[in-house]
Formats: sequence, C-alpha cells, structure tokens
Amino acid sequence: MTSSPNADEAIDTAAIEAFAAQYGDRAAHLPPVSIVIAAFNEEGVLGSVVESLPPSLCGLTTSVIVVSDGSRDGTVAEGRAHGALVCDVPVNRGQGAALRLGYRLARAGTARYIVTTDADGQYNPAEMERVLGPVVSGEADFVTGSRKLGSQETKDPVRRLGTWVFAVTISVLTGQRITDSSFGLRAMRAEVTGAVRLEQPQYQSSELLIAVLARGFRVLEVPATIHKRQVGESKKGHNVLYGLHFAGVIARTWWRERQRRGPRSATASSTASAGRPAGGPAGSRAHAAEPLARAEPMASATRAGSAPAAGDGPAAPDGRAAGADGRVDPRSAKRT
Ligand SMILES: Nc1nc2c(ncn2[C@@H]2O[C@H](COP(=O)(O)OP(=O)(O)OP(=O)(O)O)[C@@H](O)[C@H]2O)c(=O)[nH]1
Ligand SMILES: [Mg+2]
Repeated sequence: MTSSPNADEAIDTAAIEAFAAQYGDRAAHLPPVSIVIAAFNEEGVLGSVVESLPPSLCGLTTSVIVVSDGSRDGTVAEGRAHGALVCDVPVNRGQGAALRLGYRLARAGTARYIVTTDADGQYNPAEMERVLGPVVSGEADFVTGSRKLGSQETKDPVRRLGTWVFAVTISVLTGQRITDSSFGLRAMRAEVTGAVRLEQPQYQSSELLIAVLARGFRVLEVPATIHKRQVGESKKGHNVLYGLHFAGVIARTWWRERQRRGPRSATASSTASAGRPAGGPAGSRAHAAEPLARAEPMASATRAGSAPAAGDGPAAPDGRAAGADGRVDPRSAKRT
C-alpha cells in the first residue's frame, strides 16, 4: 500500500493508461453495465467466477473489469483467458484501492451502471439482476445485497455477531436502517462512485455505504446470499483484525462526512429495505443529493494527472436510469 495520495494517483494514472493501451476501443466504449471485481491471488477460482457472470443484466450488455494489484499467482492470466478486461496494477494496495480504480475505468469507458462482486465465488451471479433492477428502473441510486434479509452459509458466531453489530452501528450513526454493511454484491449508477469520497485502501465497504448515505443517494437493500469461500483464504485477516479495521473505518468515515456537512447532516438520505423505499415513492428523497460526477471519457482519463479524484465531480443527479437505450436482445448477448 502507498501512503500518499500523489503516489496513489500516479499508480492509478499509469494503470489507466496501460489498460487503455491494452484494450483500446473495448475499454473506451464499454457496454452499459460494468461488473467490477477486485482480485488478489485468486488463481483457481477467478476463472469460474468470470465464466459464471451473465452477459446481460436487466436487458443491458455487461462487461467484466477485474483489477488485480500485485497478485503473485496466475490471477491476471486466468481473468483474461475467461474474457475479463484485466487491469494489472504492479503494486498491492488493497481491495478498496482496486475497486476505486475499477470504478474509474468503468466511468472512463462510459458505463452507466456498476455492479460489484468478489473473485472468490461467495456471491451468486443469479442474484445480480435483483440487485441491479431497482437502479435500472430508477427506484434507487445504490442497491446492496443483504445476508440478513437473505441468507448466509457461515455458522461462525463471531462473524454473524460482527455483521449485526456493524449494521446496527451504521443504522444508529446515519439514521437509516441498514441490515448488512459489508455485502460485496451491490449495484449503483456509475456516477455515484465519482460523487463520493473513497479513500480506504482495503476495508472499503462501510466507507462506500456511509458516504453514499451521507450524500443523500437513495439506498435500497435486497435479500441475497453469501456462501463460504471455497478456494484460497481471506485476504482481510481473521475476525478480530477484520473487526477492528472495520470499526475504525466506520468511525472515521462517519466523522469525516459529519465534518463535511455539519453536525445535522448525517441523516440525509432515504433508505429502503427489501424493495420498499422508506422515504416515500421512488424518486422522492428527504434532501436533494449533492452533485454527481460527470462520466470521464477514457481519452481524458488517460492524460497524466488530469483525472479528477473521486468526489470532485460536477452535477447531474437526475441523469439516473434512462431506460431502454443500450438494451440488448439477451439471445444475441455476448461479452465483448
Ligand atoms: N486487487 C485486490 N483485491 C483484493 C485485495 N484484498 C482482497 N481483495 C479481493 O477482494 C475480495 C474480497 O476479499 P476477501 O479476502 O474474500 O474478503 P471478504 O470477502 O471481505 O472476507 P471473507 O469473508 O473473509 O472472505 C476478493 O475478490 C479478493 O480477491 C487486494 O489487496 N487487492
Ligand atoms: Mg471473501
């Protein structure tokens, strides 16, 4: 991991340039849905995960962007062999840094929606449609799966307790009912990722969720499943270490967002659970969202130092889920 924003920006810029040079037009003109995966030393499982991803979701063509950073095994080759666009970053920084870069690549390629999942096969690709659906229909800006509303395979009581404690903590801090703050299968309008501040190099999920809530985006949880990891091992450390990092990220992000908006700010968004918006009909919201970032085309993103940092972009909160353009006939859908 790097310690300075300048070093991070230099790494990101070089990676974006290499990605653009490698994939050319494919990277510059992505289909409407980018499935973004951070992968670190996931040889032996990544290929089957990529293979299992749907070529279209909600009638929209998908592409798969894998960001591997410093993997020492065959992760990069395996991802490419199975049709993913793989961004191969030479330095290991963590899942947060990798996803952030993946979001930039998706926005630069003018993808309209981003779906995330993990490389370790813990999430069910058949549930992606359920997660993306409310975003495409315009009901929500950000949808996360929830094991509490769905199911989880683990019997580990510490894990289960941790998931509950963190969800309650975030619910109390933000004033929004959240049942799962660390689910890796989620979907959002691509611009959302450019409108929030994302700094966590590794433990990124609660930062993203709190920031999205604090910015007033419409957040929805849907029931989903999390399986146990079948191959390899967790990259996040064991329960205690994972829990301590996770708690620290929640506290720091909540405090940062509170400072940014003032003490009365934290409860800005309307949240919904299990498909029911809590703040009124779709489109209504307690407070208007702050400006969204404009999509950043690949050509400008590849200019050294020119790409805006996440959270710095200008506005378009109403540019959500347009509708039919970009839809494909699923029978002819093929990954590009
Ligand atoms: N690029 C990149 N990806 C990472 C890194 N660390 C973890 N990942 C990926 O992030 C995803 C989640 O990591 P896991 O280690 O499974 O962590 P988790 O799912 O939060 O926790 P577990 O329940 O313990 O598996 C996987 O796809 C990992 O390969 C990293 O340093 N760099
Ligand atoms: Mg995992």
